[in-house]
Amino acid sequence: MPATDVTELLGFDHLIDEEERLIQETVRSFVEDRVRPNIQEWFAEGISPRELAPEIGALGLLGMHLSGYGCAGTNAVSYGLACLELEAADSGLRSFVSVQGSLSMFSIWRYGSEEQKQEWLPRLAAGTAIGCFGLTEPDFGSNPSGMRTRAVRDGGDWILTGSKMWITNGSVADVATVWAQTEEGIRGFLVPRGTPGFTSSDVPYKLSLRASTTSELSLDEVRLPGDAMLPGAQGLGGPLGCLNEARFGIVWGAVGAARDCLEATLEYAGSRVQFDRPIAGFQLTQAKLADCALEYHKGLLLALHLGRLKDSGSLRPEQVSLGKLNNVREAIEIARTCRGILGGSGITLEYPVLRHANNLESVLTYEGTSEVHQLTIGRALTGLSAFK
Ligand code: TGC
Ligand code: FAD
Repeated sequence: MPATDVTELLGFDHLIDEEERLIQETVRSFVEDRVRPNIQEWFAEGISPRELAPEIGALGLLGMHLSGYGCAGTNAVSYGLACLELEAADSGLRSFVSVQGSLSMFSIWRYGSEEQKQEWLPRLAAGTAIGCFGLTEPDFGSNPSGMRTRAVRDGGDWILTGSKMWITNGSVADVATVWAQTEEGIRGFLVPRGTPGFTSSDVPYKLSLRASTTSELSLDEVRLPGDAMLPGAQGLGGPLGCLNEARFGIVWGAVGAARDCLEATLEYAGSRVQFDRPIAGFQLTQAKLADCALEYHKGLLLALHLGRLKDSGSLRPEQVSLGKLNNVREAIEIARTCRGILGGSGITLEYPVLRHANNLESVLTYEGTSEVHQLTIGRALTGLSAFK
């Protein structure tokens, strides 16, 4: 009996339209040409390739679900499919696109003044400028409401002091969206690279997301003009509104990492012979592969459902939490199971599986840990907050 491609098992292609399929195929072939041949080396050496940014921009993937200012203005499902294909190559690549489009650009697009939009969005969309998003601090991760970074007025200017931790693209960014406490509550500020008092250093010795830059930002009495503040955001709802966008991309991206693990493992299991037969022919192996394929397809359908809700304008934050919690948790489980099927080969970078598993450890933590999403769903179900 001929083997069925795992991607065709459920007939998912019938659920997306021609334009969505075309975007997915375009991203997939970009990744095949420009990322897959190099990703082993980038991950091993800890390289996040800055030169890819304009190419990704030229494809229209940066801020692709936003409209105007050089953004592609696609629907949410197309954005999700792009995230899926990017993360099938490496979570670091999807992370770059998520932070640029959904956190940096979205914060400006949603909350910025017209001048801020004109100044930054076209360059960020083209990938000729890089953005980052500083919410987390060394002592405030899951609970950003306690942040210590502070902005105080000095005449017409603002003075920012504090530090931000674990910031993707931090040291390569041309502009940082920095969230800070003010007398009026939490507000966002655009801090250009090179502003006196604003420095960064990269997090060393990472075992995960090695093809992505992760940095600490330090703000030592950074003086900014009055118009550096994002006028449309006040309170924690500002940054959390951006997180909804990026978390939506992760819902799809995690499925891409899972698919790549599954495809690599199916190929390996079909050719690896033990006890005189391919290991794919053993019932225990098939049970694992079937369970992985099942969770992969359930995750994909969940992502599509959330995408259709987003496109209809009715997606709620707790629904995004359902998707992020499930799809990242299941993707890690798939990666670990696949790693086992690969035996000793599974521990090397020759196969993508342990690289994905290691990356997914970060994905499990950032954009709200699994516990944060469980508590968000629990709050929605019971009406009671158990965060504090
Ligand atoms: P809470 O009282 O619940 O809410 C405060 C205000 O925010 C509003 N809100 C939201 N608005 C939009 N979207 C959401 N998802 C929102 N959730 C809450 C809420 O209505 C309220 O508004 P208002 O007007 O009444 O003031 O706040 P809380 O302090 O109890 O915290 C809630 C909690 C724990 C869920 C939140 O703090 C949280 O999500 N924590 C996790 C932090 C997090 O995810 N950090 C991510 C940092 S960025 C990152 O990781 C990038 S990695 C990117 C990559 O490389 O891909
Ligand atoms: P903590 O909040 O200290 O949590 C530690 C543990 O305690 C977790 O298991 C958590 O679930 C649990 N916990 C916390 N509170 C509760 C509770 N109420 N009930 C039960 N359990 C709880 N941040 C940015 O702002 N911008 C970025 O670009 C960015 N990029 C990142 C890139 C990487 C590679 C990583 C690893 C992180 C990044 N982050 C970024 C930070 C990320 O969002 C935080 O790591 C995350 O929010 C968790 O915060 P924390 O690490 O301080 O863990």
